[in-house]
Amino acid sequence: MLPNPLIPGFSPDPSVVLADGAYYLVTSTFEYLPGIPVYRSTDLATWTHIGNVATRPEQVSVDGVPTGGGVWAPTIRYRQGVFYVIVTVAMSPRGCVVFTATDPAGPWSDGTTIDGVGGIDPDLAWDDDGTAYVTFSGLHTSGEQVGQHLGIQQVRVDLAAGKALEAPRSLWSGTGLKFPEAPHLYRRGDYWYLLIAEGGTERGHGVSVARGPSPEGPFAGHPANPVLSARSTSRPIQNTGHGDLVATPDGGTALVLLGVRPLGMTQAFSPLGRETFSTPVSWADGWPAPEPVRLAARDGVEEEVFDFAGSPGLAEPGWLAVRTTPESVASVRDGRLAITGHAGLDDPHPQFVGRRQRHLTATVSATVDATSGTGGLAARYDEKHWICLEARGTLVTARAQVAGLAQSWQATVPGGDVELRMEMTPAPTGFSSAAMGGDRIRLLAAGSLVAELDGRYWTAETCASFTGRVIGLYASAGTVSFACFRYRGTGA
Ligand code: 6LW
Repeated sequence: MLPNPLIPGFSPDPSVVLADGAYYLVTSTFEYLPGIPVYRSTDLATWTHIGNVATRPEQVSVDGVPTGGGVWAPTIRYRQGVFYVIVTVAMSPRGCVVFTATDPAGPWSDGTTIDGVGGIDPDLAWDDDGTAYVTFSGLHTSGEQVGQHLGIQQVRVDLAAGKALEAPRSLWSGTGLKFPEAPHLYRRGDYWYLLIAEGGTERGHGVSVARGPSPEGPFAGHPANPVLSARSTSRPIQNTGHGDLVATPDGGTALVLLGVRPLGMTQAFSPLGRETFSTPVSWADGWPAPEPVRLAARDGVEEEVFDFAGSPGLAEPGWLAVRTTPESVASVRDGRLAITGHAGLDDPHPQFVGRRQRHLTATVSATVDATSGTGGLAARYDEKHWICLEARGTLVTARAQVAGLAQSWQATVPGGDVELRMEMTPAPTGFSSAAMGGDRIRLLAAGSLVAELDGRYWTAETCASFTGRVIGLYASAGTVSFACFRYRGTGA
């Protein structure tokens, strides 16, 4: 059995391809840069983050996108020696963009916008004669119904010219659940299969499938759709949907898909946001039958230490910044990371660099010198939902912000380098703690507790967020320098 989560932490909308004996997987990044991480595996179990598709801001133009806009739901495919990633950059002038690379670690091309794709979640497929199809979730793009779904649509495209060769044709709308989206098209045996998500990306999420004789259909749905959903079950992995099929090394099929790990009782909260999971798929009467998604925690401790004096520092591909690149926010000076701040964490362009929280039990710490500025360690979902330990001289202020409501606690520390630390642990399960849910977050400065928080306010559900928890370093005024950043995660 493959480990689950497969790619932990903020990793929604996975798409996967098998090319020359290796697997490559991409996920959504919304307003963060670099955009679209690329993970590689040879066995589907162990993944390495080898690079990112959008390392140059112009590739995706997310500087002005609203929170939750930006890079939505990439699809990765491979054909004749070239890797393709097609994606919608929502609420950005880039629209539906195709990037190419011969090395999936990068560099990736500047990207070509495909005109005539009015929607989200584009898929790319080719038939035998090389005709390229973009299949997507159609949306009204103007008028009173703007944003409403039109079902799954398709256009034949000229990829090099960046244009649709026809008006969108409707293919299928699923079983009638809300938001038919995330289409992927595959050929297997005599059929073309159209896999979609429906029910919305929250607890109602599911996977449905149709099949037909050609990539253009006509498509007939599986009588027992949705073929996968965790809705109304007590399974530990919920919101399962938005999947992509791939052949396994042993000749079987796996579904790689999105899910969350809510903590709590009937009201439950997912600290890490939407993550990537997988599940085995069998074939019955020519239809895919995915198994329910099971938790399969990786054992042991995962530890990362960035001391910034050596490599890879910020060049490690997992660093993220908001609407800009990590290198434009932070730089290494005299073996320390320096960040100069001019806006707070509630600004859409904070001076923040961070990494995904990938374990429910995690300790993250930084050694910070705030002699010449204000800043420290922060965990954020977005501008309205964050917590931080903010140092300024010998004063440390723990701040918590939820939907613009703020609270703070203060402590004093010796001058010079101080250790700021956040400890996250899942809240205990069971009836006695039913009101709690989510996780607990302890904020410490120089080893002393400054505040203890109910982490449910920084979860996908409370923040109504497409992203996940990102933890890192920031400055809001002056220049703050960091000697090191440590991440330690335990179990899943
Ligand atoms: C994405 C859609 C979805 O475009 O959420 O879970 C949207 N599915 O397919 C944003 O990630």
